[in-house]
Amino acid sequence: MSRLLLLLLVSCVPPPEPPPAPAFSVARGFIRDREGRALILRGANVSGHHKQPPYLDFHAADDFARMRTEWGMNSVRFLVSWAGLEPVRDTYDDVYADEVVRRVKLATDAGLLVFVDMHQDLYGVGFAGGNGMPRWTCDEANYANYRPNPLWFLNYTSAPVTACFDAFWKSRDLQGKLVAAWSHLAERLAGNPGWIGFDPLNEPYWGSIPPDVLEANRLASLYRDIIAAVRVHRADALAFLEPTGSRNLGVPTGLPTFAEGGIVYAPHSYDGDAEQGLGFDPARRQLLIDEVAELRAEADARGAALVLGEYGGMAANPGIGEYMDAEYAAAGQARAGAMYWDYSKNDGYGLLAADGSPKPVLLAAVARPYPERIAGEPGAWSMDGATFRFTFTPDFTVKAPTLIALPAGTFTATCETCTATVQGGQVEVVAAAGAQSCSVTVTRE
Ligand code: IDC
Repeated sequence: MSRLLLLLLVSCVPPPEPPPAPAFSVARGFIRDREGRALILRGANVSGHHKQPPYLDFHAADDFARMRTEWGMNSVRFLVSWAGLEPVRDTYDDVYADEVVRRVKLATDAGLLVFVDMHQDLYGVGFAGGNGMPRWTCDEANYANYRPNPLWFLNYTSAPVTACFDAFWKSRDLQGKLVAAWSHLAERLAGNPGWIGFDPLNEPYWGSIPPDVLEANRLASLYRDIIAAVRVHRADALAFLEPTGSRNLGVPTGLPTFAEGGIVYAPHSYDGDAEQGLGFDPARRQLLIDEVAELRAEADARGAALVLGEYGGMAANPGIGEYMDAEYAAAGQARAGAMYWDYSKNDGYGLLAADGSPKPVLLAAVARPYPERIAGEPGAWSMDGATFRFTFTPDFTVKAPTLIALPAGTFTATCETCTATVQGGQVEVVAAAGAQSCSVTVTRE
């Protein structure tokens, strides 16, 4: 071939297409959508009943539609169980995996974004009241020696539970099995664009290792392995990383900064007294707000977004309305996403009573307006009686509008240095040319 012909041929080849922008990424403290808007996730955990066989709950398409249209939520933290996925070593239950994929699709078809949580409490199914890790992952003698305490989380300190975690953190082989299970699931979820990320392990327990040491070393390297394994299937899947459960006790995290990017710091927010069944003392409101402010600082220090992967309380306990209102305020001040624990039917935390009707006291606190997509830098938001307020600094390079999500109801909106239009279950906000800061007020009629 002559050199001239070769030159001609080469110059005819079109330049390679730039890769598409990731659907979601993390920048300047927030998840960002493709248009560059900050995305705030508000939703619920689906559900606590996924912990036990058959590892699924009652949810059907209309439940997800209700979350989106009646409650104004935009997301789900979907619980999966490693014990359900790999009941026998190296053997996946693909009937279960396929059903997870189908249900995640029901949620995303309803307009919700989903991240999947590999849940565990008290190590695994070998312990009465435990869930998550398959039975085969720990020595049977530990299960046989277990004597449970009625306050479930105190059982973390029991010797057999600690022994199983110690063995897990020592074994690269076992950790590799969890990584492989994640890869197996991610491969199946990857075709669904509404599946946005993964929470590698719920409230990891530190066993005999100091929590910050575990976080800085073994937990961080497990997270890195899971991030790499999942992103083979979906390069822009967001990693919702949890500190150890010691964060719930007020211990600062030792998690490092992850160079991989796309990191959402996803700790939980609970009041310690309320979790012990003592109800919520409204005098502890500021304490809760301050705690969540610390979580925001930890996220910022690591270049991560912030989503509270769990918050919630028992509807029948004293102060529940004040407690959930404090959680809303805390998330608003920290500009954090927040996922209610949980969307199930029961007499405890569930958003629904056993007969399937929503619990009014929980709904009143959970189904509220919030800024869902922000064309600029979100400021704080708050709810005072029927009035929601939100301020942001507009970024005029972002062309898509700011959206405030609304639950069902009648709302009016006003805006300073912007226009606000209530339509289709949301408020669309457009900043006036040259505005430095926009303040939106939305009132429930
Ligand atoms: C709780 C359930 C409760 C169950 C217990 C143990 O509400 O019915 O007995 O788990 O399986 C968490 C955990 C989450 C807890 C939740 C509420 O991640 O699994 O659910 N919580 O206690 N951490 C702090 C609180």
